[in-house]
Amino acid sequence: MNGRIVILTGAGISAESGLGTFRDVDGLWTKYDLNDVATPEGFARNPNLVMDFYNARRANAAEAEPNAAHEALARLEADYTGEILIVTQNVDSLHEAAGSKNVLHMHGALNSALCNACHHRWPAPALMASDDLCPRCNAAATRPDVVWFGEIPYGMDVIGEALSKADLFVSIGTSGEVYPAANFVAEADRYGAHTIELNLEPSARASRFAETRFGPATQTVPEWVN
Ligand code: BJW
Repeated sequence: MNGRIVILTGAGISAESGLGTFRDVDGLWTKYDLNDVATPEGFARNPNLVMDFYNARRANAAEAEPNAAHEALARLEADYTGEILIVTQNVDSLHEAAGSKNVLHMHGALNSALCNACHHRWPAPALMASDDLCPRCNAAATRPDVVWFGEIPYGMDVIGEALSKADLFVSIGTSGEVYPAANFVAEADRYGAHTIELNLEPSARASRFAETRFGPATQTVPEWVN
């Protein structure tokens, strides 16, 4: 096969690398209120709390290694003669660490800083503070370069174009609770793509997929790729 494949990934693909998901029983949203740490309003109220949250996650992510699912996707991309775009909701760099090249981080990246004044982006230091100076405009208005609730995800034009041309859409390790990613299956289906969900258990969108396979990503993804 040499058609166009769009692969959406979520926190579940990195779970077996030791990075926590959000909505599972021991997920991040059981320990933190998302209104405090994942909204612009929460950041305005208490920037230190939000910076601590992301500094700790950056440190965890720096220790994590890609698993067999990330590696299988990188192998697929290297061997494939068609086009593959990985759209990840994850802010870790495990797809890149595994060797994937065509990766779009729609919810931003832990290893990037963003200036709230001029929107410049630069490599994040290990420990970020909101009064760090922007290297471009010198404002003390630094924030994590991640997409919070109420903000527009990165790359929506590229993603929309890719979904409209996709022959195959595969969703891996995402709960289907967060928009706009939760709508991608419907969009891809509308344009005629075959759709597959690989998840630990049925997601909120499972009934939308033409095909579903359930189990840990380190098993289902290599099995699907081979
Ligand atoms: C395994 C596994 C294993 C476990 N193997 N699988 C009302 C209705 C509709 C929409 C809205 C609404 N009110 C507000 C909205 C919009 C809002 C939204 O969706 N809210 C919902 C909560 C209802 N969305 C937004 O605000 C977004 N922006 C937006 O819509 O802008 C408008 C616009 C868009 C486009 C064009 C024009 C305008 C922004 C959303 C930002 C989300 N941000 C976060 C934080 C990012 C930074 C960070 O990482 O801290 O992104 S929240 C969090 O959720 C994070 C994730 O990327 C995202 C999705 O989570 P994910 O990856 O699915 O993880 P989980 O934990 O939910 O699921 C894990 C899954 O893995 C589970 O299914 C497990 O079973 C599975 N799993 N182990 C395989 N080993």
